[in-house]
Amino acid sequence: MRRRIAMVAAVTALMGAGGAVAASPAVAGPRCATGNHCVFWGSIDTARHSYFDTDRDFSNDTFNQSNGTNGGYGQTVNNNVYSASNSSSSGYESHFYDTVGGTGFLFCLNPGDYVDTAGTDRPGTTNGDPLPASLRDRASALVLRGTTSVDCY
Ligand SMILES: [Ca+2]
Ligand SMILES: [Ca+2]
Repeated sequence: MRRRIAMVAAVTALMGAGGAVAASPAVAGPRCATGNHCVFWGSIDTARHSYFDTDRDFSNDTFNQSNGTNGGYGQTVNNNVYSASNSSSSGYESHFYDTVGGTGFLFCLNPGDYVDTAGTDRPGTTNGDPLPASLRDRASALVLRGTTSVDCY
């Protein structure tokens, strides 16, 4: 929450000083190209799939992008997501769900934030934390949402 307040303050300051500023500045998550919402088979250094928009069915997607060690390349995304990174260029949160179709909320990421199972922190709800074991290998759908009151990573 502190981080979000700081960002709002920074944007407000920029607008006051410069005038025209893009409404939603790009915020890049690690290992994920601008504008995308990325999922990884293992840590954020393993094979990746990049989503540009909502996708309510992971069963027809694979980890099809080389990235770091390439572990998991070619595997199905469905029920195989261990880590994720949000590089939205439009301020969208990434919300992940347990079932194809998009029900059973699991977790969400704020723009620019990520979860990494190789992270050294204990599982929690802070940017960069590992995803708790109970939420790994479960995501089956991604829904992009504008700013919500949900406590995201
Ligand atoms: Ca799909
Ligand atoms: Ca699932």
